[in-house]
This record gives sequence, C-alpha cells and structure tokens, in this order.
Amino acid sequence: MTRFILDGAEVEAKDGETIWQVSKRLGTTLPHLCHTDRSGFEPEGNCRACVVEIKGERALAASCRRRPTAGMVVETANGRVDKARRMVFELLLADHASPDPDSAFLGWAGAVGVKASRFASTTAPAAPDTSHPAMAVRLDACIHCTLCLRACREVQVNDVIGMSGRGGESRITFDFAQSMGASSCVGCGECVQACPTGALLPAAGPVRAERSVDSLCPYCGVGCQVTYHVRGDAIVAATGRDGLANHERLCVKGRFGFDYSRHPQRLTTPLVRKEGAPKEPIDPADPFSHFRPATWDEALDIAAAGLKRLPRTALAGLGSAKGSNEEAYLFQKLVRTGFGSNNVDHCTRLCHASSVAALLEGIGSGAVTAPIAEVANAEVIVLIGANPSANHPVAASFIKNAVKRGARLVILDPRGQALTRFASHHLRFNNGTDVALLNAMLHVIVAEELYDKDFVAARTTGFAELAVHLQAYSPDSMAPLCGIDAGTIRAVARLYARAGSAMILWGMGVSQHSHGTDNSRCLIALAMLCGQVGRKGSGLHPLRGQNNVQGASDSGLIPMMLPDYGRVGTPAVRGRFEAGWGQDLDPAPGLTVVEMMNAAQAGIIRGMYVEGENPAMSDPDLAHAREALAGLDHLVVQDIFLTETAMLADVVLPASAFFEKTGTFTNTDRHVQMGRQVLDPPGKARPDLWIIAEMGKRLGLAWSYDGPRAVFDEMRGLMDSLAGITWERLEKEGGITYPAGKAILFDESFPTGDGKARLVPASGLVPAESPDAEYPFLLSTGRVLEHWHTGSMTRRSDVLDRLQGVPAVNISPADMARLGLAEGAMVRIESRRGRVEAVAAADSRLSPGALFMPFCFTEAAANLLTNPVLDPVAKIPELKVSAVRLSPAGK
Ligand SMILES: Nc1nc2c(c(=O)[nH]1)N[C@H]1C(S)=C(S)[C@@H](COP(=O)(O)OP(=O)(O)OC[C@H]3O[C@@H](n4cnc5c(=O)[nH]c(N)nc54)[C@H](O)[C@@H]3O)O[C@H]1N2
Ligand SMILES: Nc1nc2c(c(=O)[nH]1)N[C@H]1C(S)=C(S)[C@@H](COP(=O)(O)OP(=O)(O)OC[C@H]3O[C@@H](n4cnc5c(=O)[nH]c(N)nc54)[C@H](O)[C@@H]3O)O[C@H]1N2
Ligand SMILES: [Mo]
Repeated sequence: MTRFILDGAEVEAKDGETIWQVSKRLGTTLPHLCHTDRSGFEPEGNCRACVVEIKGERALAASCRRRPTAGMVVETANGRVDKARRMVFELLLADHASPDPDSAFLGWAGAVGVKASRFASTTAPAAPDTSHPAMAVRLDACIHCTLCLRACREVQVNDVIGMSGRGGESRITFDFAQSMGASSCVGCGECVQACPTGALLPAAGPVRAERSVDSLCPYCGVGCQVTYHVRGDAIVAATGRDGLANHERLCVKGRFGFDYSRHPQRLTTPLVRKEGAPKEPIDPADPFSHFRPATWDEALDIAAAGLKRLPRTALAGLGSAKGSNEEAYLFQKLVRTGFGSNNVDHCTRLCHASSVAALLEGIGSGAVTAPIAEVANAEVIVLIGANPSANHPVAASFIKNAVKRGARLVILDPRGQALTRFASHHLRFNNGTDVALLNAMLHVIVAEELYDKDFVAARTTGFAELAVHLQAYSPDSMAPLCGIDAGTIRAVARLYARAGSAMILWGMGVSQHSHGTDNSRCLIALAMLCGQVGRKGSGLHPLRGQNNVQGASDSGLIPMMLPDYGRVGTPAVRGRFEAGWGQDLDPAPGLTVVEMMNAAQAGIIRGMYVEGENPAMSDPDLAHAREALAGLDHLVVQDIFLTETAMLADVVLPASAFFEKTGTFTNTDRHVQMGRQVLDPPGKARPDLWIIAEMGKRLGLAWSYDGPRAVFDEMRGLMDSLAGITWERLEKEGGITYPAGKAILFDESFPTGDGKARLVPASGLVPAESPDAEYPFLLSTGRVLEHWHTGSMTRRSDVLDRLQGVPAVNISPADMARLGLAEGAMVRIESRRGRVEAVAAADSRLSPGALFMPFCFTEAAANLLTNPVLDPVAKIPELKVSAVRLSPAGK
C-alpha cells in the first residue's frame, strides 16, 4: 500500500496500481485514448490524454503508466493539466475524419471541452479499406494510439497489424502493407473492439444498438462471455465480456457469426412430410417440396404418435450439445422415461468419448483437471491432436501469451498449424501412431527414472505392469513407426518429465481413432508418472468442443450413464433417479451414436427423435448413415434449419436458436454460465425446452415445467455436481465452476475407489485402414476456423461463408506438383465407402501422401469417405484416418 495525495485528498494505492487505476477505482476515469485497463494490454503512455501534474516535477506525467510513490502530490485536473489535454485533443482532431460520431475519442474530446481544432491537417486523405467482409479500415480517423496493434500483437498474438513510417507519415499496416482482406488477418476483431476512434469498425459502420444483452458465444467449448447489441429484432454486433475464459476476447465466429439466427432459411413453422414423398435428397431449389406446414398441435401429435406406435426397444434419441443443460437433461429424461430405454446419446460419442472413457478409468472423472487459463502458470505445454488457433481460438491466444511469457510449447501433430511457430518442438509424426510415440516417451521416462517416484508410489496403481509393458516400446523401436527419430523422442520426454509444471491439452487427433481410448491412456500415464496434476500450471485438459458438450454429458445424454455419470446398471444410482422421477428405469445400457445407425439399418431401431444434431453430415460413412435414417419408420427432427438430417424426417419441429432462449451452459473448464435470451424465435419457432416438454406430455409423461429454471432446480436435487450452484447465483455471478468453485482438481486424491489413479498400458499402434496401392492417400478430416461442423449455422452466416465458402481438399504442394494439379482444380476423392468432388488447395502444413478435408461442406461431404470402424471401448469412429485415392475430376 502506498499513501499519496490525489486532488487534495490522501488516498491509498494498491501494489502495482498506476495513478490512472487509483483514480478510476475512486470514481474518476481520466481521459484516455491509447490506454485500456483490459488484461493483456500494457500501458504505453503515448497519447498523453491522461496526463496529470505531479508536484515538484517539471513535465506532466502519463497517469496510465506512472505509479504513485509515498507522499506524492498529484493533481488530475488544474489549469495546466486541462490546457495540455485540450492541446492533445486539438492536435489529434486536426488529422481526424470521423466515421463514428459516437466514438470514444470524440466522447473524450467533448469531455475535455474540445469540439473543433484550430490546426490544419498535416496528412493526406487515405481511401477506406473495405476489402474484408467483416471490418473496414479508415486510416483518416486513426490517431496512432496503437491499441489495435497491441490487441493484435500482445493480446491475440496474431502479429498482423504493424506500424510503418515515421512521424506524420506513420500509419497502421496489415502484414506488409496489404489490404486487410488480403492480409493474414484471422478476423477476430480484437482491433475493432480496441479502437477508440472508428478507424476500425464493423463493415456495416458504427454500431447503433437499441439495447444490449449479456450472454455467451454459441460456438465452441471455450465458453466466451459476450454482450450482444441489438437493433429491431436482429443482433448487430457482439463484444467480448470479461468472462473467466475469455477476458473480453473473441474469435471471428463469436464476433461476426451471429447472423445465422436471422437467416431467411430458418425454420419458422412445424413441417409434416407429404403423403408418399420419398425420403431421398431434396431438390436444393425447392428444399421444402417434400413437406407441408402444420400447426404445433398437429405436428407434435403426429411426432409423438409415430414414436408411441413402436416398441420401446425400437426407439432412440439424439440430444444436443448445442443446447442448454436443462434441454439436455430433459431430453435424456424423455428418452429414459418416455421411450423406456437408455438409447440416448449425442455428438460426444464422435468427439471426446474415448478421452472420457480413459479418464474415467484412470482418474475417476471425465472432465478437465485444470482450466485452460492454467497455461499461464505452466513451464511446459503439450498440445497433441488439437488445432486451437482454428478450433478454440481464444484458448490459443492464452497459449501464445504463455509462450511469450516463457513457457515451452510442444506440439505433437502430423500437420503443421498456426501455433507451430510458437513451439519449441513440433513433432510431425505419422497419423494414427500416437501410442507408438507416447509409449516411447513413457519408456524413456521409466528407463531414465525421470518419473516422480513419490507421486507414483502414493497416488497411482499399476506402475509395475506399465513398466513391464513399456519395455517393448523403446524410442529406437518406435521411431520407424511414428516417423520421429529416437533422439527427438527422448528430448521431448525429458522436457516434459523435468518441467516444474506442465499441462497436456488434447483434441480430436487423439480421440477419433479406433484406438482413441489407448491414445488417451498414454496421456494420462504421462501426467501421472510425472505427477503433473493437482497443482498450478499442471493438468490434463481434453479441449471440449461444443459450447455445451461438457454440460450435455454431465446432464446425462449418455447411453450408459445417468446424470453425473452414475452407471445405469448400478442399482443405487438408478434407484436415486427412479425415486426422483417416480418410475422404474431400464438397467441395460443403451446404444451409442454409430450403434444406433447400425441398428437402424438392421431394422432394430425404427423410430428416432433427433434434437440439434445433424448426423446425416456428421456421422462417418454417410451413405450408410443416411440410408439408415431414411429407412426409419418414423423420424422426428428438431432443428433451426432444414438440415440434411431434417430432409429425411417425417416431422420437423422448428426450434429456437441459441440467442432465442435462456439456459445454463458448461464450458470446457467446468464453468457453468448463464446464456440469456437476446431475441424472440422467428415465426412459429419455439424454445427447445418447450418442444421437448410438449413431446414428453404426448408420450404420456406428467410434466409441468414452466421454464428452464424449474428444470434446473430438479437437476440440482439429483446431481451432486450442481449442489452448490443456484439459478440466482448464476444470474448474479455470471459463472460458477464445479465442483465447489475448484478450478484445479485432484491435489490430494482421485475420485476412484481407492483414491489412486490407475496406470493402464496401451497398445493400439496403427489405424484400422492404411493407405495401399488402391487407395494411396491418407485422408484426415477436421475443421476450419470459419465453419462449424456440418456448416448448418456458419454457412448461413454471411461473413463466415464469404471468408471460407469453397469446399476444398488440402493437398501437400509435393503431391499437387506430382499430380500436375493447379490450385483451384476440381478433384475427385474416393474411399471404399464413397466419393466427393472438391477444389484442390495446396497446403504446406501437410506431408506428402496426406490429405485434409473439413466436414462442413454439404457439396463435398467428407463423411461420405470416412471409416465407421469403432474404438472397442468408447465406440468412437476413426474419423481421423481413411485411405483414399485422388484424381482430377471428370476423368
Ligand atoms: N472453427 C471450429 N471450431 C470448432 C469446431 C468446428 O467445427 N469449427 N468444433 C468444435 C468441436 S465439437 C470440437 S470436438 C473441437 C475439435 O478441435 P480439434 O481437436 O482441434 O479439431 P480437429 O480439426 O478435428 O483436429 C485436431 C488436430 O488433430 C490432428 N490430427 C489428425 N490426425 C492425428 C493423429 O493421428 N494424431 C494426432 N496426435 N493428431 C492428429 C490434426 O492435424 C488437427 O491439428 O473443435 C471445436 N471448435
Ligand atoms: N469427418 C468428421 N466427422 C466428424 C468429426 C470430425 O472431426 N471429422 N467430428 C465429430 C465431432 S467432434 C462432433 S462434436 C460432431 C458434431 O456433429 P453434430 O452435432 O451433428 O454437428 P453440428 O453441425 O454442430 O450440429 C448441430 C445441429 O444443431 C442445430 N442447432 C444449432 N443450434 C440449435 C438450437 O439451439 N436448437 C436446436 N434444436 N438445434 C440447433 C444446427 O443447425 C445443426 O443442425 O461431428 C463429428 N463428426
Ligand atoms: Mo466435438
């Protein structure tokens, strides 16, 4: 604490506080342009709008940088200070042509009493740069405060924005003086949010909102808090809020991808299939041709009657990780009590099912042990099978911040990525050989006795067996298989084992394999051998994908588990829910996603209710999956668009988009947050919760929920994880981490029977299908930054589809040359299961022989090609490896 005099009063500064911060804390925000108190921005003190007088000093001081000392006498407003400030604003105003009359800059100019400048402009006018679909640049309004540059360089660490020239000639530039649209800009819009003048604005111009609502981003598991700005019945802008997971940061989808909810193709009325209309792909020019509009009552009656007619063993439901906890809970309750079986699952099966299976087996809990934010405290960060710059971009920004602070980043991924340049090591090993690489690392750690002996002895079981198993996996013997030399494997193993603190973050490159559970077992063993859990900067973090996949799993959208992960077969677990729900439950585990499709094709499953998923695009081996869906006696689809799945439905129920309902959502960090209604659903579309409840009633359930809160309260009574979390607290605090507010778990014991972690040997060495003479390429599928999964939302977002609208297959430059393919040429990709045509795009991040396709393009649906083979434990398909051949289209 430092005591000093501020404007005549004695005040106290906390450790490290600047004069500007003390003044703000005490109620007076001093004028500021180049300064922001957001985390991640360092004060520069270059604009001098915040100057104050310090008695005894000749020059005025920039209060944003200056820290008070004991006894210092500071005046924030007096004749001298005011005059200096006005001069600052007058000089800046002379060179400022404002596109935004409500800018922070003009606001502050007015506040210090400057309306016009006496000086003439010294700079030549600059043409606006409107090359980017989402943002416009008007350098005429720029005052060189460099907030945008710091937003791009220090906060998001994208290093696109720079400053060129000197003095009056200096200007903001993108890369090497490119237009914004042609630059390497990733569209996060952090610069727009930071700009105080309107030099950087949304493409549509200044935001003139009528109201604002605090909610969340509807896309990924990072769970960014967002404020939506609304005019009329549409969102016109999104800004980041100071949530635990994002600290006001957003990515391109969160900032510019909200308009899908007002797309003209939104479903606005219930639809019933016309008598006799075939279940086959629909004429894209007239997508609704197979349906007729219906009232809610009629549609719900037909939807429920078609399911009720079938035996309970012939029914299955797919719930949604895009919906709230309350929706997920109610949906699984509907299946368990209304259908009478546990045939309920969701996209987690195609996602982190294997990670969760291994985590439950190894440490007794499937959620992350520490939040992403802990990378700030990690000495070593291992990133394996994940591409966060594209898929968890705000998390990626914190990883980059950590590297700049001194952390070492180790990437284990066959493909290069935007984070590669931040990594101390990027091991581009052979696809599908994670176990070979990781077992070799584990071998080194055991052989060189680098493991944490105390931790292993006190907190794990199975070490002896694991050590014996690992003998067969020396780096020398695994090197040829994984394609990484033994020396590098040893170096990375030592780096991890010797780190004071280390985190492992992983994604679909680990989980989506026929041995995905084995892959995760290795990662768990790595952390456990080295005692890297339960401490600051340590832990295991499977990067959860959908905005509510953690919550949907917690809430019970899982065929073998009830809410909070109790097994359906365990009488005590089942008894609790039987008592709570007043009904006997089926003790037999239900079918998983791909098993449901197989059962449908075999005629065992004959009726399905699909809410907020698009399996006719996201399941592997689509020809088979679509045939299975089309062959059902009765399919009910509840979505916001007429998706590829909805086109095969008997009844389509038009639901609310994220922005049109209130509910709780749980992010990848186990942080439960409140999503609030921003808009009304269009037309006759209704909130998902209402639709599920109406379906429940028609299936004979005596339900009377009057909204999400009633469902949440029921959940709290049955789920220990939510015990301490109330609706009121969520409303007030915005977010609460479970269990009991603890961000870092397992500092003392694990929730296993004996409190210890289980080390489980892993042996799955190669993918189920490898390239051969007939299908010589290895196809990996995944994502691109701008698109969400099956594209239903993002391809209907104007900005996102303009940024990335062409269905492409990425090919290594060497293969492009070898096959004589030009950039943009149409090519055909064929696997044993199907074929698609896409545009060839050279990608130097791929090794020769490897191809990559995202699965968001309906015109070239990657899943027509993928292999439905399943991991035996987790039942996740091998979406990351299939053998294909490639040829010019039309030949
Ligand atoms: N823009 C965008 N963001 C998203 C999503 C989206 O659709 N679009 N989806 C969300 C969801 S649900 C999820 S689950 C996450 C997924 O996020 P990620 O896990 O990052 O997603 P992917 O793109 O599927 O692939 C991850 C990485 O696996 C690597 N890989 C491929 N094969 C292998 C292998 O054999 N071994 C290893 N170690 N790596 C391999 C790929 O090169 C790629 O870098 O993203 C979430 N975020
Ligand atoms: N080849 C390949 N396939 C994959 C993967 C891969 O890496 N490669 N990844 C897999 C993974 S990790 C995942 S998570 C799955 C995702 O698979 P899906 O969950 O099937 O994919 P999404 O496109 O996210 O589907 C969400 C659906 O919900 C709708 N929707 C959005 N908001 C709402 C709402 O509020 N209410 C309702 N009722 N509907 C809504 C959307 O329009 C969309 O149709 O894909 C898997 N498939
Ligand atoms: Mo996912």
